[in-house]
Amino acid sequence: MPDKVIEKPKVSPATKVKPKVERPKLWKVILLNDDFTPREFVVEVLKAVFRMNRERAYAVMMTAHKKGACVIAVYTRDVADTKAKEATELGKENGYPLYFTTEPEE
Ligand code: TYC
Repeated sequence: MPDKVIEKPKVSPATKVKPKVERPKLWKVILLNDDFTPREFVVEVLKAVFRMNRERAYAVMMTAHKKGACVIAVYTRDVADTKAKEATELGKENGYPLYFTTEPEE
């Protein structure tokens, strides 16, 4: 009788865990038109807060002016909220009703 049977350790196959890497949902920052904020002020805010060049800022401002609103950019929720708040605050500090809002992307 064999004194010790050395068994091969049974290694059950590890359950395969498929790493589910989900992209964080992105949020749109939307610029709303109003009748009071000067166009040039809107352009300056877009340049400062959203790092746009003058051409892009002007085009975005004009789209909001003509259509009522314009999607500016998409960010993670935190960044979108912070930028929208910061930009809206700049208007407020200067006595303008300029307003930026955010909404999730589909
Ligand atoms: N409509 C404003 C005006 O005529 C300019 C403006 C454009 C204001 C876009 C807000 O999101 C805006 N002075």
